[in-house]
Amino acid sequence: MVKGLIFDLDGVIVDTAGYHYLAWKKLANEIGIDINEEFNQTLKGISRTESLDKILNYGNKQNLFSAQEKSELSERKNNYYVKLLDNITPKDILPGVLELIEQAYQYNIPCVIASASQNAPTILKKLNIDSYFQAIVDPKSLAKGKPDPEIFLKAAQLIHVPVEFCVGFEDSIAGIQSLKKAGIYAIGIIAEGLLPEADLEVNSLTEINIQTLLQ
Ligand code: B16
Ligand code: MG
Repeated sequence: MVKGLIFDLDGVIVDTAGYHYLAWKKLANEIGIDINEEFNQTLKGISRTESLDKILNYGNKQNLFSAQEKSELSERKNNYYVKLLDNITPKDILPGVLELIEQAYQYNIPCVIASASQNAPTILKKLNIDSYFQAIVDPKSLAKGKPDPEIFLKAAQLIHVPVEFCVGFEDSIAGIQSLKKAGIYAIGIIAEGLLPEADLEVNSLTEINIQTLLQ
């Protein structure tokens, strides 16, 4: 019996990975590091701070910057990213999402966002679907990011639904691991790579509807 739906944002509701990539690539190039799309896959679902650390490691520059400089670099990347977000419109909502959240609304099943992105509220507004979500986990409130289960445990708490009655949607390996550790049924949306740890893999949310989830 499903009583709550938990959604990751990037890669599940909207595909912003390309914008994250462009913004990180610009920043990385400015400090003499080049990244490619394959490396970008490893940043999926990972927080901004951890992403910067991964990039610095990748470029062998992990010891070159102070904490203050790293925070300035992260902020600079975010400014590039936020500018790119100007391009986002409701047309960018991924297939099947709108139908699913509308059905959930009709069945009185609460929806909540569990994204590592601090830009989630802005993105949902730009997509014009913010009113469908009862809550958004604040990633700044977390001690640990995905693959730790904390973000999904918090999401379930925010909608007051025990984890065994929740279903979570994720597109990243870290996110699926996080859901499983939280004891939540995990549906993986596969784009580039498979998500073998998921309970169910789908190509898009068009393959999911509330009736199936209720069975
Ligand atoms: P921001 P998700 C994640 O979103 C992205 O997949 C990841 O690439 C990004 O670094 C992270 O959000 C933080 O985003 O810089 O906007 O705070 O997949 O957890 O919805
Ligand atoms: Mg994601």
